[in-house]
Amino acid sequence: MVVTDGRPAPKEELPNFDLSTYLKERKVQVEEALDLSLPLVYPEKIYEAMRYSLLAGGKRLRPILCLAACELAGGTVQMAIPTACALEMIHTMSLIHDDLPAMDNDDYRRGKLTNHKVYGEDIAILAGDGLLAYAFEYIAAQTQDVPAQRVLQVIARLGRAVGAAGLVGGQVVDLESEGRGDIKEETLTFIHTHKTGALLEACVVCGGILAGVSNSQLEDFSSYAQNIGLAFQIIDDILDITATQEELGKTAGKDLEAQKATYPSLWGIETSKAKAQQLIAAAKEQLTPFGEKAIPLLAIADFITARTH
Ligand code: GRG
Repeated sequence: MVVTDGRPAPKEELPNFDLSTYLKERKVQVEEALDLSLPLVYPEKIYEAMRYSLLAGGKRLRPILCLAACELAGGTVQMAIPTACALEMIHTMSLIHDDLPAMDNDDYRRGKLTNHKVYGEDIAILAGDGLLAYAFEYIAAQTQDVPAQRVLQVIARLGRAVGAAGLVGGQVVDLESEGRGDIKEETLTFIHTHKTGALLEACVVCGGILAGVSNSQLEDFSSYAQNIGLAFQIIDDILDITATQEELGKTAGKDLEAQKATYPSLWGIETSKAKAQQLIAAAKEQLTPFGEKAIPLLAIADFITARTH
């Protein structure tokens, strides 16, 4: 048993678990599934544009979270892989649209030229739309060995997470806040819990739903994910200041340039780091009832604050 006095034991006491190997293996598994999910067919132009961004790398954190949550809840990778792929399709489409000139206007993403820089704005918009629609089709058509009621629940949760109640709503408030010096912590938290947190929460919750977790366990999954989601964004804000373009795979220092309110701009870097640590501790606390089975999700929580890109 690794959990002592309500807190997960330090890393050296987590036997036989190497996060870096785990993440590498899962990334390979997810990337193989993504490659197979989207064949290049007529009209090739749009499939090429969709594949360009979908297969451009990235940490694959969202699908990995979904698979880990499903396994923690007693399910299998097989049950969750279509949803895991769909989550990455949705994340990718949000990056394509976020990078457009009408939004963040970025030239680089994941170390490559952004979708609109390669295919033009018209095709980039359509590639995003295509990925979004296909994500839902893919879950509905490809999920196997899971009761239909659970699949329906996943589709509903995911729809809510990406629409105006989630990512889209967060992005709108983010756009409205740009260039304003009077953004309050409450607004910033709204932006991040919606723009970034909603999809991360959906990853963990959908993994749990597919495996058939109880409602109270689903609450624990949701709290874990909300906490890591906010910590993830705080670290993202810090990295925008401290990391290089090579490390990030995208232009660094964009927030400052766009006069965006960020956690470091409100609290300073050191306090922001401390807040992220507190959120990670709170996230891990939620998984205490699951004991050793939660080791991958506990380690992923730590990875969120330790990451450099
Ligand atoms: C979802 C319908 C719909 C529209 C999109 C543009 C938009 C609305 C929302 C913006 C969402 C966005 C870009 C949020 C930022 C999330 C974030 C922190 C991205 C970076 O995630 P990483 O670090 O990236 O996991 P990799 O490349 O590793 O996958």
